[in-house]
Amino acid sequence: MKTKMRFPVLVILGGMLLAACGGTGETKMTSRLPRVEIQEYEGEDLSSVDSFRENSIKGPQTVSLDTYTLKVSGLVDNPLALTYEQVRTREAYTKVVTLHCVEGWDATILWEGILIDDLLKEAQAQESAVIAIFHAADGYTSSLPVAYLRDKQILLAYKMNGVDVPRERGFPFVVVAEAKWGYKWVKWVTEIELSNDPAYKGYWESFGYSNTGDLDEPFFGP
Ligand SMILES: Nc1nc2c(c(=O)[nH]1)N[C@H]1C(S)=C(S)[C@@H](COP(=O)(O)O)O[C@H]1N2
Ligand SMILES: [Mo]
Repeated sequence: MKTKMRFPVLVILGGMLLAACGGTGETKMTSRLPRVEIQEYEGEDLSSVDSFRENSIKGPQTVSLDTYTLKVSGLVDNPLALTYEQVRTREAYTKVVTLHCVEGWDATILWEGILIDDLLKEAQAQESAVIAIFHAADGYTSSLPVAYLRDKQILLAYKMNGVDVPRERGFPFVVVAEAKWGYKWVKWVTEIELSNDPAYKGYWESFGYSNTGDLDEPFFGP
C-alpha cells in the first residue's frame, strides 16, 4: 500500500520545485547580482582576479561595446568583424592557466573563452600566415605563432574565475598565452592580424624582450 502513496507525493513535490525554480512559464526578469568569483576549481586554489599588478603601458582601457568589433585581418580570405555578443555565442572552453609576469609575480585563474584557432579557421587564414599579431585598444601589440595557438588550444578569454574579465584585466577580451611570459597576454584585444613575418616585434619585444616569450627561457634577449 505504501507504493500507492509515493507517486502523488512525488508529483506534489515536483510541482512545488518547479514553482520555486520559476518553471511556471511566467515572463522572467533578469537581475544583476554582485559578482561571485570562483576561488577553487577541481581542488586547486585560484588567485583572485584582483591579485594582478596593474602595469599596462597606458593604464586600464575602457572599451565600449556599442562600437566594439573584434577584427581578424591580414593574410585571411574571409576577414571578420565580430560584435562582443557574436563572440560570446560561440563554442566556449575553460582552462586553468597561470600568468607569470617578468616582474616575478603570478596568478592562477580559471579562464573561459573561445579558441583563437576557431576564429582563424573561420577567417580562412592563408597558408603563409604563420604569425598572429594581437592589437589592443591602448596601441599595445604582441605576436604569437599560429601553430602555437592551434596546437596549445589557446583561448581568447572573456571570463576569469566565472566573472566577466574586469576592465583592468582587459575587458572585453584577453589572450591566455599559456606557457608564455605575461607580456604575451594581450589585454583589450581589438584585432588579430595574420602575418607572414616571424621577426615581427610587439611592444615589449621591441625593447629586447624575447620574441618567443617562452616561460622556460630567459625573458630578456634574443
Ligand atoms: N593591451 C595591453 N595588454 C597587456 C599589457 C599592456 O600594457 N597593454 N601588459 C602586459 C603585461 S607586461 C602583463 S604582465 C600582463 C598582465 O598585466 P596586468 O597585471 O596589468 O593585468 O598583461 C599584458 N598585456
Ligand atoms: Mo608584465
